[in-house]
Amino acid sequence: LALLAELREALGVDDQLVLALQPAVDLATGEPTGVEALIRWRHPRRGRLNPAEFVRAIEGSELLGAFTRYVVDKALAVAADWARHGLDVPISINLSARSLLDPRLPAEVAESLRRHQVPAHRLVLEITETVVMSELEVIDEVLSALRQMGVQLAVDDFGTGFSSLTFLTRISVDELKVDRSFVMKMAESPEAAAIVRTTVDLARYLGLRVVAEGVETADQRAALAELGCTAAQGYHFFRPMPSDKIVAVLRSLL
Ligand code: G
Ligand code: G
Ligand code: MN
Ligand code: NA
Repeated sequence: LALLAELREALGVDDQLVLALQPAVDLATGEPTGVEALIRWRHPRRGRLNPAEFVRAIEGSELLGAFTRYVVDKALAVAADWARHGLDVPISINLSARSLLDPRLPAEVAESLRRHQVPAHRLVLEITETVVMSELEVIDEVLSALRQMGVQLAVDDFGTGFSSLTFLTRISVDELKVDRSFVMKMAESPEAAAIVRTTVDLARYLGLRVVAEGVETADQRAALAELGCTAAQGYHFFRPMPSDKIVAVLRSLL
Protein backbone atom coordinates (compact mmCIF):
# COMPACT_ATOMS: atom_id res chain seq x y z
CA LEU A 1 0.00 0.00 0.00
CA ALA A 2 1.27 3.45 -0.96
CA LEU A 3 0.11 4.96 2.32
CA LEU A 4 2.12 2.49 4.39
CA ALA A 5 5.25 2.99 2.29
CA GLU A 6 4.95 6.72 2.85
CA LEU A 7 4.35 6.16 6.50
CA ARG A 8 7.49 4.08 6.83
CA GLU A 9 9.36 7.04 5.36
CA ALA A 10 7.59 9.54 7.61
CA LEU A 11 8.69 7.58 10.68
CA GLY A 12 12.29 8.17 9.62
CA VAL A 13 12.06 11.95 9.37
CA ASP A 14 11.36 14.39 12.13
CA ASP A 15 8.62 16.78 11.11
CA GLN A 16 5.84 14.86 9.38
CA LEU A 17 4.28 12.89 12.21
CA VAL A 18 3.72 15.33 15.03
CA LEU A 19 1.82 15.29 18.28
CA ALA A 20 -1.09 17.63 18.86
CA LEU A 21 -1.57 18.21 22.58
CA GLN A 22 -4.88 18.66 24.40
CA PRO A 23 -4.97 19.51 28.12
CA ALA A 24 -7.58 18.12 30.51
CA VAL A 25 -8.49 20.44 33.37
CA ASP A 26 -9.63 20.13 36.97
CA LEU A 27 -13.23 21.38 37.01
CA ALA A 28 -12.84 22.96 40.45
CA THR A 29 -9.49 24.71 40.07
CA GLY A 30 -8.95 24.96 36.30
CA GLU A 31 -5.49 23.47 36.71
CA PRO A 32 -4.27 20.98 34.11
CA THR A 33 -4.66 17.36 35.26
CA GLY A 34 -2.89 15.96 32.21
CA VAL A 35 -2.32 16.43 28.50
CA GLU A 36 -3.31 13.95 25.79
CA ALA A 37 -1.04 13.51 22.79
CA LEU A 38 -2.84 12.94 19.46
CA ILE A 39 -0.92 12.02 16.34
CA ARG A 40 -1.10 14.25 13.26
CA TRP A 41 0.45 13.59 9.86
CA ARG A 42 1.53 16.67 7.96
CA HIS A 43 1.89 14.98 4.62
CA PRO A 44 4.17 16.91 2.22
CA ARG A 45 1.77 16.49 -0.74
CA ARG A 46 -1.56 15.32 0.64
CA GLY A 47 -1.78 17.84 3.46
CA ARG A 48 -3.40 16.87 6.74
CA LEU A 49 -4.56 13.29 6.79
CA ASN A 50 -7.36 11.95 8.94
CA PRO A 51 -5.68 10.39 11.98
CA ALA A 52 -8.42 7.82 12.62
CA GLU A 53 -7.90 6.54 9.07
CA PHE A 54 -4.13 6.24 8.99
CA VAL A 55 -3.97 4.92 12.55
CA ARG A 56 -6.31 2.12 11.43
CA ALA A 57 -3.98 1.36 8.51
CA ILE A 58 -0.98 1.27 10.84
CA GLU A 59 -2.78 -1.03 13.26
CA GLY A 60 -3.23 -3.61 10.54
CA SER A 61 0.39 -3.44 9.42
CA GLU A 62 3.83 -4.46 10.56
CA LEU A 63 4.65 -0.78 11.14
CA LEU A 64 2.70 -0.73 14.40
CA GLY A 65 5.73 -1.44 16.63
CA ALA A 66 7.80 1.32 15.05
CA PHE A 67 4.86 3.72 15.20
CA THR A 68 4.23 3.03 18.89
CA ARG A 69 7.92 3.55 19.70
CA TYR A 70 7.82 6.79 17.73
CA VAL A 71 4.81 8.13 19.64
CA VAL A 72 6.20 7.10 23.04
CA ASP A 73 9.49 8.76 22.22
CA LYS A 74 7.95 12.02 20.95
CA ALA A 75 5.64 12.21 23.97
CA LEU A 76 8.47 11.66 26.44
CA ALA A 77 10.57 14.31 24.68
CA VAL A 78 7.66 16.70 25.30
CA ALA A 79 7.44 15.63 28.97
CA ALA A 80 11.20 16.15 29.37
CA ASP A 81 10.84 19.65 27.94
CA TRP A 82 8.07 20.43 30.45
CA ALA A 83 10.31 19.26 33.30
CA ARG A 84 12.95 21.73 32.12
CA HIS A 85 10.27 24.43 32.39
CA GLY A 86 9.35 23.29 35.91
CA LEU A 87 6.05 21.73 34.81
CA ASP A 88 5.14 18.32 36.22
CA VAL A 89 1.97 17.54 34.25
CA PRO A 90 1.49 13.92 33.08
CA ILE A 91 1.28 13.15 29.35
CA SER A 92 -1.12 10.52 27.96
CA ILE A 93 -0.71 8.61 24.75
CA ASN A 94 -3.18 6.38 22.95
CA LEU A 95 -2.00 2.82 22.59
CA SER A 96 -3.43 0.59 19.92
CA ALA A 97 -4.68 -2.56 21.61
CA ARG A 98 -2.47 -4.68 19.39
CA SER A 99 0.71 -3.04 20.75
CA LEU A 100 -0.15 -4.64 24.07
CA LEU A 101 0.43 -8.02 22.47
CA ASP A 102 4.10 -7.19 21.96
CA PRO A 103 6.12 -8.47 24.94
CA ARG A 104 8.93 -6.02 24.08
CA LEU A 105 6.74 -2.99 24.83
CA PRO A 106 7.58 -2.57 28.57
CA ALA A 107 11.33 -2.66 27.93
CA GLU A 108 10.99 -0.18 25.08
CA VAL A 109 8.96 2.20 27.24
CA ALA A 110 11.50 1.81 30.07
CA GLU A 111 14.35 2.61 27.71
CA SER A 112 12.62 5.74 26.43
CA LEU A 113 11.81 6.92 29.99
CA ARG A 114 15.47 6.47 30.89
CA ARG A 115 16.76 8.24 27.82
CA HIS A 116 14.50 11.25 28.41
CA GLN A 117 14.95 11.11 32.19
CA VAL A 118 11.19 11.20 32.71
CA PRO A 119 9.75 9.52 35.84
CA ALA A 120 7.39 6.67 34.89
CA HIS A 121 4.40 8.14 36.72
CA ARG A 122 4.38 11.11 34.29
CA LEU A 123 3.36 8.73 31.49
CA VAL A 124 -0.26 7.62 31.12
CA LEU A 125 -1.17 4.95 28.59
CA GLU A 126 -4.74 5.14 27.29
CA ILE A 127 -6.14 1.79 26.32
CA THR A 128 -9.55 0.79 25.02
CA GLU A 129 -11.25 -2.10 26.75
CA THR A 130 -13.03 -3.78 23.84
CA VAL A 131 -10.18 -5.23 21.90
CA VAL A 132 -8.16 -5.74 25.00
CA MET A 133 -10.69 -8.08 26.58
CA SER A 134 -10.34 -10.59 23.79
CA GLU A 135 -6.69 -11.31 24.51
CA LEU A 136 -6.56 -10.58 28.17
CA GLU A 137 -4.14 -13.34 29.17
CA VAL A 138 -1.42 -12.11 26.84
CA ILE A 139 -2.00 -8.50 27.68
CA ASP A 140 -2.09 -9.03 31.46
CA GLU A 141 1.66 -9.56 31.54
CA VAL A 142 2.51 -6.55 29.43
CA LEU A 143 0.21 -4.27 31.43
CA SER A 144 1.47 -5.60 34.78
CA ALA A 145 5.06 -4.98 33.75
CA LEU A 146 4.21 -1.42 32.74
CA ARG A 147 2.34 -0.80 35.99
CA GLN A 148 5.20 -2.23 38.04
CA MET A 149 7.47 0.32 36.37
CA GLY A 150 5.11 3.02 37.63
CA VAL A 151 3.48 3.89 34.31
CA GLN A 152 -0.19 4.87 34.70
CA LEU A 153 -3.07 3.31 32.80
CA ALA A 154 -6.30 4.93 31.67
CA VAL A 155 -9.33 3.23 30.13
CA ASP A 156 -10.21 5.30 27.06
CA ASP A 157 -13.74 5.53 25.60
CA PHE A 158 -15.06 4.03 28.84
CA GLY A 159 -18.55 2.62 28.48
CA THR A 160 -18.39 1.87 24.77
CA GLY A 161 -16.79 -1.57 25.10
CA PHE A 162 -18.69 -4.75 25.69
CA SER A 163 -16.88 -5.82 28.85
CA SER A 164 -15.95 -2.63 30.63
CA LEU A 165 -16.78 -3.79 34.10
CA THR A 166 -15.12 -7.21 33.86
CA PHE A 167 -12.08 -5.41 32.53
CA LEU A 168 -11.81 -3.42 35.77
CA THR A 169 -11.72 -6.60 37.86
CA ARG A 170 -8.82 -7.94 35.80
CA ILE A 171 -6.54 -4.97 35.16
CA SER A 172 -5.84 -2.32 37.75
CA VAL A 173 -6.00 1.13 36.24
CA ASP A 174 -5.60 4.72 37.42
CA GLU A 175 -8.15 6.62 35.36
CA LEU A 176 -11.44 6.27 33.47
CA LYS A 177 -12.14 8.47 30.46
CA VAL A 178 -15.87 8.88 29.88
CA ASP A 179 -16.49 8.51 26.16
CA ARG A 180 -17.54 11.71 24.46
CA SER A 181 -20.65 10.12 22.95
CA PHE A 182 -22.21 10.06 26.45
CA VAL A 183 -21.11 13.60 27.29
CA MET A 184 -22.59 14.93 24.05
CA LYS A 185 -25.99 13.30 24.64
CA MET A 186 -26.19 14.03 28.38
CA ALA A 187 -28.73 16.87 28.03
CA GLU A 188 -31.26 15.01 25.84
CA SER A 189 -30.71 11.43 26.90
CA PRO A 190 -31.47 10.31 30.46
CA GLU A 191 -29.63 7.06 29.60
CA ALA A 192 -26.47 8.90 28.61
CA ALA A 193 -26.68 11.09 31.73
CA ALA A 194 -27.12 7.99 33.91
CA ILE A 195 -24.05 6.37 32.34
CA VAL A 196 -21.94 9.47 32.99
CA ARG A 197 -23.17 9.65 36.59
CA THR A 198 -22.54 5.95 37.15
CA THR A 199 -19.03 6.14 35.70
CA VAL A 200 -18.19 9.11 37.94
CA ASP A 201 -19.51 7.20 40.99
CA LEU A 202 -17.70 4.03 39.97
CA ALA A 203 -14.42 5.90 39.70
CA ARG A 204 -14.97 7.38 43.15
CA TYR A 205 -15.73 3.95 44.69
CA LEU A 206 -12.63 2.48 43.08
CA GLY A 207 -10.40 5.43 43.96
CA LEU A 208 -9.71 6.24 40.30
CA ARG A 209 -9.50 9.56 38.52
CA VAL A 210 -12.24 10.30 36.02
CA VAL A 211 -12.03 12.58 32.98
CA ALA A 212 -15.05 13.49 30.83
CA GLU A 213 -14.12 13.73 27.15
CA GLY A 214 -15.52 15.84 24.34
CA VAL A 215 -16.85 18.70 26.46
CA GLU A 216 -17.91 21.38 23.98
CA THR A 217 -20.25 23.68 25.93
CA ALA A 218 -20.50 25.53 29.23
CA ASP A 219 -23.76 23.64 29.90
CA GLN A 220 -22.04 20.28 29.59
CA ARG A 221 -19.29 21.50 31.87
CA ALA A 222 -21.82 22.63 34.51
CA ALA A 223 -23.77 19.36 34.26
CA LEU A 224 -20.56 17.38 34.77
CA ALA A 225 -19.56 19.42 37.81
CA GLU A 226 -23.07 18.85 39.17
CA LEU A 227 -22.57 15.07 38.83
CA GLY A 228 -19.33 15.27 40.79
CA CYS A 229 -17.04 14.80 37.81
CA THR A 230 -13.66 16.28 38.71
CA ALA A 231 -11.86 16.68 35.39
CA ALA A 232 -12.74 17.28 31.75
CA GLN A 233 -11.28 17.68 28.30
CA GLY A 234 -12.70 19.04 25.07
CA TYR A 235 -13.06 21.95 22.67
CA HIS A 236 -14.82 24.02 25.38
CA PHE A 237 -11.45 24.18 27.14
CA PHE A 238 -8.83 23.60 24.45
CA ARG A 239 -8.57 22.11 21.00
CA PRO A 240 -5.57 19.88 20.43
CA MET A 241 -2.69 22.33 19.87
CA PRO A 242 0.83 22.25 18.41
CA SER A 243 3.64 21.49 20.84
CA ASP A 244 5.16 24.99 20.59
CA LYS A 245 2.01 26.44 22.19
CA ILE A 246 1.58 24.06 25.09
CA VAL A 247 4.11 25.36 27.64
CA ALA A 248 2.59 28.86 27.65
CA VAL A 249 -0.91 27.39 28.00
CA LEU A 250 0.05 25.11 30.89
CA ARG A 251 1.78 28.01 32.63
CA SER A 252 -1.32 30.16 32.25
CA LEU A 253 -3.40 27.48 34.00
CA LEU A 254 -1.14 27.05 37.03
O1 G B 1 -7.63 13.64 17.28
P1 G B 1 -8.34 12.50 16.86
O2 G B 1 -8.88 12.72 15.45
O3 G B 1 -6.85 12.57 16.70
O4 G B 1 -7.97 10.94 16.94
C1 G B 1 -8.55 9.98 16.13
C2 G B 1 -8.38 8.61 16.76
O5 G B 1 -7.01 8.22 16.66
C3 G B 1 -8.76 8.53 18.22
O6 G B 1 -9.41 7.29 18.43
C4 G B 1 -7.44 8.53 18.93
O7 G B 1 -7.49 7.82 20.14
C5 G B 1 -6.54 7.83 17.92
N1 G B 1 -5.15 8.27 18.06
C6 G B 1 -4.69 9.53 18.09
N2 G B 1 -3.36 9.56 18.25
C7 G B 1 -2.97 8.27 18.35
C8 G B 1 -1.72 7.61 18.56
O8 G B 1 -0.68 8.25 18.72
N3 G B 1 -1.71 6.26 18.57
C9 G B 1 -2.84 5.53 18.42
N4 G B 1 -2.72 4.21 18.46
N5 G B 1 -4.05 6.10 18.26
C10 G B 1 -4.12 7.44 18.22
O1 G C 1 -10.39 7.83 21.05
P1 G C 1 -9.97 9.05 21.78
O2 G C 1 -10.87 9.42 22.89
O3 G C 1 -8.52 9.08 22.12
O4 G C 1 -10.14 10.22 20.68
C1 G C 1 -9.91 11.53 20.95
C2 G C 1 -10.50 12.26 19.75
O5 G C 1 -11.44 13.26 20.18
C3 G C 1 -9.47 12.98 18.95
O6 G C 1 -9.87 12.84 17.64
C4 G C 1 -9.65 14.44 19.38
O7 G C 1 -9.18 15.32 18.40
C5 G C 1 -11.15 14.48 19.55
N1 G C 1 -11.68 15.53 20.43
C6 G C 1 -11.10 16.12 21.50
N2 G C 1 -11.94 17.02 22.08
C7 G C 1 -13.09 16.97 21.36
C8 G C 1 -14.34 17.67 21.47
O8 G C 1 -14.59 18.48 22.36
N3 G C 1 -15.28 17.35 20.54
C9 G C 1 -15.06 16.44 19.55
N4 G C 1 -16.04 16.23 18.68
N5 G C 1 -13.90 15.77 19.43
C10 G C 1 -12.93 16.03 20.33
MN1 MN D 1 -7.69 9.01 23.98
NA1 NA E 1 -11.80 8.52 24.31
